[in-house]
Amino acid sequence: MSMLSFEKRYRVRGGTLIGGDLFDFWVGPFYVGFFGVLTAFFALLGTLLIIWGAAMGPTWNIWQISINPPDLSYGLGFAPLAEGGLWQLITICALGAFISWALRQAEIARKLGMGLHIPIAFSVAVFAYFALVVIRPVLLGAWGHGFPYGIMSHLDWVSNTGYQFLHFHYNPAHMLAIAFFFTTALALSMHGGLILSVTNPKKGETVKTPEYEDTFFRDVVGYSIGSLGIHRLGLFLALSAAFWSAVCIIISGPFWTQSWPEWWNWWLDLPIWA
Ligand code: UQ2
Repeated sequence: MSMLSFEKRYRVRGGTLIGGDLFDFWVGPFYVGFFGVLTAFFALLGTLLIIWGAAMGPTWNIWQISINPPDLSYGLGFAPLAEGGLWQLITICALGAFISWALRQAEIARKLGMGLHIPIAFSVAVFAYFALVVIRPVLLGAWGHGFPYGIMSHLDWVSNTGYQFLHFHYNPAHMLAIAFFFTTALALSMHGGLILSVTNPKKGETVKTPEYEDTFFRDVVGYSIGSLGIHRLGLFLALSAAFWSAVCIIISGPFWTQSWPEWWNWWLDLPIWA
């Protein structure tokens, strides 16, 4: 109810990044916008291309369907549709849809007079995908270094790529990424648990104030990061996880070709042991 009167006040023209009033309207609950149309276009086209690729065979088994990148021999050139060209077009559609979606978030945030935190956060996830299918293949000189679009096939790719470096867990950037993923889960579980524990009281009891939240953590660990601070920490941890994931795969191949355990020889090679 209050939502409806609020929406009436904010649903006004303006704040668009491109095209002025063109597409500056809503359909039901959805803002359309130029980038909404663009996202729908790329998402639909990309999905149809995936279905086309699946129809070319050899299987309709959902687990086994795979749209593969071109052979390494095609380098950074275009490949025929049936030999990786579809993968190239689908990659363009995916990036087109992801980037349009980020700009759609930016337009809506601007209309609402909010910060751009959400589009920036989403862009870091898009960057991680971009690192896998564009940055690393370009640095290695062939689109064939991208990962295949299939449920099992992409898992095989991750496994094979990991074993190519003997033991991927010795990749220092991979270590950082995992540490940030785990800490993100720890922080979100603590935050979700804390908020539910104070705002979801039993019948007849009242919601607790933020002092209770602070006091709980001061009593337990001697420190409370605060109700704004926990969200800053959460955003930092989650963005760091995606960022170091991108770094860990970009350096694997383009900047380090030996096994990852061998990277740690820098420690044994320090002149201080001589
Ligand atoms: C907190 C706080 C919140 C929280 C949480 C904490 C009132 C509602 C979860 C506790 C977080 C701390 C002590 C930082 C932990 C550090 C890492 C690296 C996980 O204090 O303020 O707000 O939700």
